[in-house]
This record gives sequence, C-alpha cells and structure tokens, in this order.
Amino acid sequence: MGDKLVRFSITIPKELLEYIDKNLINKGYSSRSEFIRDLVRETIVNDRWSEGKDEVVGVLTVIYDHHKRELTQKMIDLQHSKYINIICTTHVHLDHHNCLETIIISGKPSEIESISVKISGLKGVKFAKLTKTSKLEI
Ligand code: NI
Repeated sequence: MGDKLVRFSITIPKELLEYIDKNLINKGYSSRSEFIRDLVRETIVNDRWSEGKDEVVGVLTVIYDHHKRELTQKMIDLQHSKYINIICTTHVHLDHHNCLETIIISGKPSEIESISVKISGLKGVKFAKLTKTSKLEI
C-alpha cells in the first residue's frame, strides 16, 4: 500500500460524475476516491496481463459433467504441466450431474491462458471462465 496520499482535482463531464455517484457510490463504494483507486488498480492488472512479463494469477472457474469420468483425470494431467503453478483447487459437487471447480493458477499470462483454453476445450466441460488478477503493491 502506498504510504503517502496525494490530493488532486480532476475535470470530467457532469453526467459522468452523476453516473459515478448514482451507480457506484450507492452500490457500496465508500467514496469517489476509492472507486478511482480501484479503477487504476484494475488497469494495472490488465496491463500486467497484456504486457506478459510479470507473474500473474488467474482463477479458472469450470462447470463440468460429473459423469465424464476420464475428464477429471485429463484436468489433473493438465494441471501437472511443468510450466505453471497450481496454487489450489476447490471442487464442489453442485448436484448429481454438475461439478464446479475453481483452479487458482500463477505464472506468465500466456501460460495461464494456454492451460485455461486446454481445460475449457475438454469434452464435458460445460462452462469455463478465467478471472485475471495479480498481486498489487499499491
Ligand atoms: Ni463433483
């Protein structure tokens, strides 16, 4: 966390400010400043993913068919790839047919995207979404 806060003023159209106040402050943001800080942090995360140099973290959420027995083994085999680090996985049996799994992966963006596409493309995977994030020092 940055230890020094600075104050500055910005100029934006009145309607944008009204939008911020109406749609974000009312939804739980404690202040306009907190909203702007989070917007900038989101940009930092996006930049890290697009630049591709730094290690980042991805959370892959997958819904798959519980009855596709070989699928579980294929997913595990992919996770044992030497290029990536699986931090943890959580498996939830949603119902008789559906399994939900979250796989938290660290590594280079291209490596995380690559394994995510491979897992998403396995037969029996019905839904997959990669959430991109990273460490934030500020
Ligand atoms: Ni299950």
